[in-house]
Amino acid sequence: MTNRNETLFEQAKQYVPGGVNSPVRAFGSVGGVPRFIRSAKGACVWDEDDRCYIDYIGSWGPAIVGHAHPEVVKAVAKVAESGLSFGAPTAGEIEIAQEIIKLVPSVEQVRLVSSGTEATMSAIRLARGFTGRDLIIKFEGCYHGHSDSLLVKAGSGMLTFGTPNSGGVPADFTKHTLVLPYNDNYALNEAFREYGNKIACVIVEPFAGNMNLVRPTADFMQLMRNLTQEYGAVLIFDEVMTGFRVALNGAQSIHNITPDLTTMGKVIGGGMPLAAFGGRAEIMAKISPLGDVYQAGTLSGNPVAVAAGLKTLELIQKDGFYENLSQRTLDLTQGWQALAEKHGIPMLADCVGGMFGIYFGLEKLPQNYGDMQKVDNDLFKRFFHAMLDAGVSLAPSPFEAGFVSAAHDDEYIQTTLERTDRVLAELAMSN
Ligand code: KE4
Repeated sequence: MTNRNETLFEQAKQYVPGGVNSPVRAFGSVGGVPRFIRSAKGACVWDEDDRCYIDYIGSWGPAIVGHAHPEVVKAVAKVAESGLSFGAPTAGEIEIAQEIIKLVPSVEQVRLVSSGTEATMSAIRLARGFTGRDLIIKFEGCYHGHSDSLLVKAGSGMLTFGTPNSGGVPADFTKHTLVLPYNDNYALNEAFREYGNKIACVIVEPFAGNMNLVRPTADFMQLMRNLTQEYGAVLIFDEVMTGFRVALNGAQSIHNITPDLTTMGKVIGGGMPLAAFGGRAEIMAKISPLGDVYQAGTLSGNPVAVAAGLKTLELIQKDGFYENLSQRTLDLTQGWQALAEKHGIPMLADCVGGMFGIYFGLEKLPQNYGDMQKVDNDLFKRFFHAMLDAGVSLAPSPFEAGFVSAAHDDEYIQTTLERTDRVLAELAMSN
């Protein structure tokens, strides 16, 4: 029986590569037909067959106050009536810059862009321009958007430079990128011992979310800060996903570490195309038109996106917002853990603030990309589709984190757990 999602997917593939405008949406890791979303409200989304799902993708993080929040929609509509984009400075850009600087104390100056990829690409160029050095360090399993020097897999040896992990990226573009294992203090020490004064920056997800949720150890993060300080390298926290998600003041407030630059996105646009990079004023002073590091964007600081971001940043500062969000996310993951034990399904769950991970077939929480390679992808796939059929929408990949919003109240969490109970019971019988 074809349904409208299937019809639309076949139609989309005629015009759009893979039928999607971002690869993960094509359900490549889980198979089946992606749901074409017609509308969303609060904790729920509706597909083109009018089926309702409790949504834990949340547009991959931006929908933290819930979908189509009336105050956000109203703010966007109001500003849109005065024009969509001017290509000139606006007062709103000052306001949101002030809010970001207030909420992220390590940020003294900030530049707005339109995507997380732009933010990280620009931050790396800025670090190279500020230090006059070429080498960058990233970590296996961390994703920082799709700019060339970051589409790289680890070199053959621990301290050999990366090779492209995407078509169309010349080897030359990744030869300055060193890819180290996440949470590996020895590798980090060795890299700085070997290349210290040539390293422009280290870029890290301060809680990894792109190999599923993987926590860094405290001494790994502190070592990174100490070594970058000692060798004059720029420490970039890529908080595109963790910013305003794991805590109001981001992962850096949990680790109590001050990075030199921070990249942000997702939540700060509230679902509209808005991202940013910012940090120490002396580094930001190198960005054009002040300095010689070029960076630009037609829609940077777009007034409509800024309106959505400003209202979202206002709503997340309301009393109790993060206490409630963190508690509900903990209730969900602890409930999942208990149900997995009840049904004898090898599933672990973890969470930080409003972000969670679920892992099939592991005996303990993952520490790095290598651990994540041991997950039971087939069991995840079966769980994913059974949950989708039960009306719960999870990220369509075992390597993605999930997201809770303020609209996921106790009732939604309980309903999710009741549906999960039935799904795991069926999985247990078929296992
Ligand atoms: P965008 O260019 O997609 O706005 O941001 C890139 C990016 C940068 N840094 C981090 C830590 C990120 O998580 C992302 C993007 N995250 C993915 C989710 N895994 C976006 C979803 C997608 O690619 O469609």
